[in-house]
Amino acid sequence: MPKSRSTPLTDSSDWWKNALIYQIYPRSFQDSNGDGIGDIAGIISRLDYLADLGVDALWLSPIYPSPDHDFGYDIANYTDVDPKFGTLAEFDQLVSAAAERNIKIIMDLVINHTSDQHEWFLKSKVGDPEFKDFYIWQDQPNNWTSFFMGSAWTYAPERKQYYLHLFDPHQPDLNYHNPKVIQAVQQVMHFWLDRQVAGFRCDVINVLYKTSLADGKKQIALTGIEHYQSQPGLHPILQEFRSKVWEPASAFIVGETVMVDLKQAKELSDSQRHELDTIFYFDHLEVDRRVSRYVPKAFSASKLLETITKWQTGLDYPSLYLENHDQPRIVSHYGYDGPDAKLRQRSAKMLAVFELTQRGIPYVFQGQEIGMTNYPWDNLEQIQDVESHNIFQLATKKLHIPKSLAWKWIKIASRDNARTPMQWGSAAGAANTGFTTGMPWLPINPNHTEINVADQLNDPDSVWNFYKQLIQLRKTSPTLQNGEFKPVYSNRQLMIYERILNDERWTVLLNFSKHSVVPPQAHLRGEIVITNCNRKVLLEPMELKPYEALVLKV
Ligand code: TEU
Ligand code: CA
Repeated sequence: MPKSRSTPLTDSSDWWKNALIYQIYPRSFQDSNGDGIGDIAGIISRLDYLADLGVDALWLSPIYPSPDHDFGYDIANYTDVDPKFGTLAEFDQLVSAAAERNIKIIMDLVINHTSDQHEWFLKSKVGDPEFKDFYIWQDQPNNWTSFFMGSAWTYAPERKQYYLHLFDPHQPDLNYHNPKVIQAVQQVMHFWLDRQVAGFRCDVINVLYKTSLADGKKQIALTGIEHYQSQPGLHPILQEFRSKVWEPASAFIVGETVMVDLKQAKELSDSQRHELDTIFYFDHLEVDRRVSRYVPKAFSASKLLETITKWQTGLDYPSLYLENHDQPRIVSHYGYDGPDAKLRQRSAKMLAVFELTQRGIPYVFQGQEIGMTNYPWDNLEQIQDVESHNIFQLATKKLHIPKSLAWKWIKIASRDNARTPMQWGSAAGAANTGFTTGMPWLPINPNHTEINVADQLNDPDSVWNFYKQLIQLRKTSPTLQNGEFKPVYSNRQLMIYERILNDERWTVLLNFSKHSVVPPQAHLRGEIVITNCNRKVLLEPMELKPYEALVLKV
């Protein structure tokens, strides 16, 4: 195959370059024992479903022992499985049962911080000489603020010092100036690679290295960030991880990189730099947000096209995602989740086209493939996520924003929107949409009777079948996989881009609004390869229906 301009050629050890990765939030995927919490046995029972969809790898949000202040992102032991999820033996079974279906397992590696219940921290807190400098201790706090609001420092009376936590006080930050920490973390990675995992999704990897602990420039959120975000000292650490641990195991590494810009992203993930394989950026999900992803403003398809074009043309292997466990559901965000079910489904399919026709590595978050929507929350008490509660406090107490307005923001952006249980459904009308026989840990969306896997598997026109077909199409189309990305036209509602490989040209037209729009007719050329409106022919002149997606090939 001739080399394309934008995506380097792949070989078999680079399986991830054309893979479809499915993210599982284990707590909410499938419960097997009636305790209301999803588990490993539940995941195993759904492997055929995932294979059928066309999934190549599963990224599991954390399954390690955790007191769950941040639902698994506060890890108390890196080398075990939390009993609520199962056992190491069951984990091994999952790896082999998945392998039988050609599905790989990617672990979530949270190494910026541990739980305050981790043995390392318990020992550090009492000054054990071996662990004393595993964390970041100071006699006096500086002015840094945490991602979860408030001071980033908490006093530990045992040690009579303050420790740094960029997230919750239950998540103390590890000290990457200490070579013993770097060693210990490498042991953790070996432990899982030895169990045949295929790679890691590295949580907030670009904030590990704190250059200094000086006071930061005062800001509403994240005072101090200039001292730790994407610092020069991070690169040697990643290069060491790569050469000593990742490369020898052919591990695939995706880094979650917060507040990252293109230059930083390239420095972390350009192929020839031998650090990360790819990164997660955020700004494509924030074109209708200001200051924080909680504060809404008007959407613009032009702004969105401009944002993705930066990553599409700038990175070797962009990571493509529209949902994860920290984001609201995309149908409720850039799509339509109102009373018109047909329109809702069409918008879910349009968003599928948007994600799966870009170049890079696509990720589908559980439930995205059936077009799950945000939960109709009534009040803050229903929400468990620590971030939602903290944001509400900050907004109402410190910034004096009216409670009703702050609640409106939380309701649409809360991380719990993505975390409600997977809507399996069942012809037999199983209790709790087949997620659990017990009491689900978060409420099940009442729309599970309308949006569920069981119904969609049987409906050739469903969102699920549309995802499945698109995933297949992507696997068999070199142009979709490797073709150059070229933005062509956009306005507030509409975007058009092309994917070009040799003499093949695909044109993608997407209407992001609930109104019809008229595209420049010059771009309506070629044969219809994808339609979410059962369109058979191109008319002239032609308008795109609300949330229509159309892909043409010449
Ligand atoms: O999230 C990183 C992060 O920066 C979060 O602030 C995230 O962007 C925000 O919650 C969105 O509103 C990672 C994990 O994905 C998240 O679940 C964890 O809570 C966080 O790190 C701490 O480990
Ligand atoms: Ca369970």
